[in-house]
Amino acid sequence: MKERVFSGIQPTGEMHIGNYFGAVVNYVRLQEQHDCIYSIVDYHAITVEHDPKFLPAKVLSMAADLLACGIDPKRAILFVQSHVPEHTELAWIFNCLTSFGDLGRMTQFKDKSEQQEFVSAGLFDYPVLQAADILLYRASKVPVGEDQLQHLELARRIARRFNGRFGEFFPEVEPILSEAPRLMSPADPGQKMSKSLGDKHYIGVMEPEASIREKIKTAVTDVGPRGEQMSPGVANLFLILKLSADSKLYAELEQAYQAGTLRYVRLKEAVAESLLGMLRPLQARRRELEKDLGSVRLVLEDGASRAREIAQQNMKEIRRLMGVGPESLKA
Ligand code: AQP
Repeated sequence: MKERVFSGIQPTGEMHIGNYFGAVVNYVRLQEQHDCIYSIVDYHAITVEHDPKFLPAKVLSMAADLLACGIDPKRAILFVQSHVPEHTELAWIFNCLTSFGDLGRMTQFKDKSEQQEFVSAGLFDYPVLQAADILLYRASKVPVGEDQLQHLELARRIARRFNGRFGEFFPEVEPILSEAPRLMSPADPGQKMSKSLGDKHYIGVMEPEASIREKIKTAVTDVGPRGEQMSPGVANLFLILKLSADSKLYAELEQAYQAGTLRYVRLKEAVAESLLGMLRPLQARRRELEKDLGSVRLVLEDGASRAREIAQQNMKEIRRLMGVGPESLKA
């Protein structure tokens, strides 16, 4: 039997190259050989303030981005989290198997709650819903960026606790990291590339060329004199080059760097050219999908019905093991 893969992405705006190189490249690669389920996790997105007027368009846009990046609905299930209500049902059960102390140690909650005026219980509970997303499908492989490792460790603890108390049902969850598990912000390479830090801290996969060039041109390189070790900003540019350029160009520039003859203008030009060369076909596919959002809606509808089938079947067994639900009262 093929191993099952699950991952979720939030519809919180445009996809950036951190999301792409950190997780989405693996979504695409894994669908070749695994049974893959990918979700646009709108219930996660509402843990912070959101505007309901714009959320449906953001969901549709993220779905189109994923399809443009290479998700193939014939091979993988692509659906919207809130279209499968079993996610929140299992999250409640898992809430009862998660300690308050464990949740309080989650670093993402600490970081994100500092950015919010109103800190919702949903934000605190975010990793429990994430564990439910994955385990509802009994998935064992989860392609994610490094920032999600702590959450996956919690998902493993929840699964073990459930299995220990109610019977072996859930598999061990394992993260799958890419070559770029933590891409950094071009404007502040000490921080992870991220949307919530602001526009200059990320490069969008579908962003216009001129603005991508500008962000790379103004990316922070060395602060102060060059030290023994490559600075985080230069290392980040080299990483983007490695991911998007041919290996000859990468080796040539790396050698020049080691020899101390590399001008950062040259490095930045090479990064911009290679990255844009790689993104152009994705952007072209995305423009085509924009003209036919009806077909994107159909992909999501079909995905939800396939996901629901698996979710309903697993939920039935989970309720039975827990002693809840109408079936538990049948003689
Ligand atoms: N900088 C990154 N490097 C590598 N992987 C990353 N991911 C996110 N940022 C990086 C991975 O992308 C997947 C989808 O993430 P998400 O939907 O949780 O998006 P996000 O974390 O909300 O994206 P942002 O822009 O980073 O959001 P904020 O601003 O809220 O922090 C995940 O697998 C994630 O690990």
